[in-house]
Amino acid sequence: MRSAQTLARSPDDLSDLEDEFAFSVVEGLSKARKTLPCRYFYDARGSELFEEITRLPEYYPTRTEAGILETHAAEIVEGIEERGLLVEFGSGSSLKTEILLDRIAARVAYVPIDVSDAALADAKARLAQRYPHLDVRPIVADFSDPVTLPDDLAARRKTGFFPGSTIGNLPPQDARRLLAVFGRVLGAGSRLIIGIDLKKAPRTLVRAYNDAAGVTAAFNLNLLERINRELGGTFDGGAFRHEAIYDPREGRIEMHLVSEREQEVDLCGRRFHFRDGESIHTENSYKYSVEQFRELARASGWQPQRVWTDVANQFSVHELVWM
Ligand code: AVJ
Repeated sequence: MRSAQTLARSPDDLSDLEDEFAFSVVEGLSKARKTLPCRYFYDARGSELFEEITRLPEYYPTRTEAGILETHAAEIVEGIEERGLLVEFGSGSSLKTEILLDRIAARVAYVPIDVSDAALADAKARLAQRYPHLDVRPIVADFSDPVTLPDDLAARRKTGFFPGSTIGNLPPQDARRLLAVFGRVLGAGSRLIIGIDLKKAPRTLVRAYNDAAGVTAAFNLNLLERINRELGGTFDGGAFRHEAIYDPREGRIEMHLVSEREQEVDLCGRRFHFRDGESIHTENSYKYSVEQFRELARASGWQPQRVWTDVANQFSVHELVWM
């Protein structure tokens, strides 16, 4: 006899899961190769841990990109004219944006786009202190949503800003589609300033995602704790270990959570089985050469213009134009 629980629902019937997080988790853990979407790393605890990651000695991207923006700020903002519009996709705390706004706050309006209402409110309050005359118009949305810009600002010359190598989380095909969405949101004649991490020695990459202090491990494992907290999951965090590997063929860092024994985990009225050594693939972080990224931009309809890198060639900031 089959148990009542099995009879109640077939394993791939997700119709009871109205919550987006619950749906994604059940869907990802039901696959032959288990996955969880990396966008769910960023609950309150996860965001704190990510902030901590950005300050780690091994995690070079954040400080390297900030250095590039500082060093070349005058050139980067050259294309932003009087009464321009700066649109940031996934703006979060808007901290890096200040490097640009310090030079252009008097001549632009700023549209930060982020899923977090709270982050936008915090950023707006801080920016109002620092730039009392800056017109800030937050939009609550996912950065991949084809948003409509405020009517009274729509005629302005626009510069998009997408720092942080966030686009590296997407496989190239999806990255191309996202760039095309940005093009359509911003419109003809617009520019995009976008940061992307560069290919480099695998051991440097692996260290950046497997730091000695274990902060990235805690960041990765927090996803299981979040599932326990929010979905009533029964994950034993101590029975999974963090793993970061570089796949040179795909040109990407992969993060995994590897089951250290055979075990069962219950959540949302389902039971998931883990073999000893079975992994949950939690994140991809694609790395590009400067030329590969320019080619990706071209394929999505953007025209690559100037590129800025640091002296060690670790990270790149690209200027693209949408025709
Ligand atoms: C925020 C997506 C750019 O891929 O480097 C950092 C996220 N994951 N350490 C990255 C991350 C593990 C980060 N991004």
